[in-house]
Amino acid sequence: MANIVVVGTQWGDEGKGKIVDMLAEKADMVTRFQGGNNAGHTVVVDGTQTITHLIPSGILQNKTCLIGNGVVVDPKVLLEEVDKLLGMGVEINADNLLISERAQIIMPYHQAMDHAREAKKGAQKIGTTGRGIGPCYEDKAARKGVRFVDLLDPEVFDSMVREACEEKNFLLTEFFKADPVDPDAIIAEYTEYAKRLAPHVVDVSVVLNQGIKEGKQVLFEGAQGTHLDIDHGTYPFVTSSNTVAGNVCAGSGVGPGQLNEVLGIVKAYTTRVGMGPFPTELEDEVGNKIQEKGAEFGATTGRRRRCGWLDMVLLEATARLNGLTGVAITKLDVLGGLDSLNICTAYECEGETLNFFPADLKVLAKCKPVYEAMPGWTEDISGVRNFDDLPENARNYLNRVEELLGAPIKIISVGPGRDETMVVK
Ligand code: 2SA
Ligand code: GDP
Ligand code: MG
Repeated sequence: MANIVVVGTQWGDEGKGKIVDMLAEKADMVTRFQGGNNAGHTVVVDGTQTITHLIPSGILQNKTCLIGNGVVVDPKVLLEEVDKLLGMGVEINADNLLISERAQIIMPYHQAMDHAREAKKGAQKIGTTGRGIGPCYEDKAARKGVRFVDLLDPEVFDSMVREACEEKNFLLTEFFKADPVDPDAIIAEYTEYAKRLAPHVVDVSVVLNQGIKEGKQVLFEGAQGTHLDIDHGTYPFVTSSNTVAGNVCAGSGVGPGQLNEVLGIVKAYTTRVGMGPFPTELEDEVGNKIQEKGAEFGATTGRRRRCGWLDMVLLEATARLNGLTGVAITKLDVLGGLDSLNICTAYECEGETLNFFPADLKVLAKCKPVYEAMPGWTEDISGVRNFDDLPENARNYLNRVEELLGAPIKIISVGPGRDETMVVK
């Protein structure tokens, strides 16, 4: 029995959704513990693509799906997602979709603030998804956020919304010169959401811990990636939650002793969507080729993802920050057809070699990647299901990555489909 944490090791979109869906077959419960509908997790089963934003990727395996207290939930998006999945014939009910009573709710004024702040920053913007994630976490930290337990109490909800709107409307109209929000409309709209979601609202910590006691196996599904972590990422170009494995405990209500494995999802190259530093970024034909072959577009916003070589300086930090016990390498098929592949093993900064990812963005801006070149392969590997059947150069690439990472490669993914996968350890 193992409770497994799945985290993104780079800047998100490593293929967490696909791997969680695959691992969910053997799990009983799948839990989100941070982030919100900024996430876009893609699962492809029998050629049909499903993208989830809030509901854990285990839903397609008919597992109990939990949304932990650390998640920020837009109830409108959640209900749209529920309806879409119901329409596809996926079973969703008050037994298999559970939401923490302590989870924070994204309100229309959070989205308005997100847009207004980005617009005011202009060229200096973060490049957020515009889903209101940052402002919602701000209110949580300022102790004025609305939780599900508050939404379900009409009197409390009414007064919280009116108080919040007074403050936000002042900021929106006076400071940002943006449109105000209407508290009456918000209360009416959210009261309807409350009616539909009420049966799903529970104490997720109690459910998880009872399940674990009974021997149930839990998967914890991370969103975004380690280098978008609010503390450890490329601040301020980060999201507003802790994305590292340690946040599973605070974000879902289980103790560290309940966790057995931390699986990092590593894309065979690197991508980033939004602004911020990216030392191995390829702003050339090779970058375009990877972007096109990998179909690298945001699964939430549709934005084109920036692409670059695999960065082991970045991944050293990831292995350390998460205590990775293993990794899954995804999108290896996308690298096929390139003559030569580069792996960044260190940064060179004004004559000095850096082996650790710097916090200072000015230093980072001066960093040049030090590359180790490896020969590529031309074969289409999407049909390969055994490690030994991969082309020699693909095996060499993986072996070198494993050696540099210091964590075993347990899964290799060679296509978006659930079955386009090899379990190697
Ligand atoms: P936010 O909206 O406040 O969390 O944005 C802050 C930064 O975090 C990045 N971010 C992401 N990066 C990669 N993937 C994400 N999910 C979507 C996807 C992204 C999309 O699956 O492709 O569709 O654009 C995600 N969510 C947040 C964001 O780009 C900012 O850099
Ligand atoms: P997540 O946010 O980490 O769940 O990743 P996304 O779903 O945002 O982005 C990953 C994209 O890559 C999706 O379109 C997946 O269908 C796709 N994908 C996942 N694994 C593979 C793979 O091994 N090969 C290819 N070609 N595509 C993959
Ligand atoms: Mg994604």
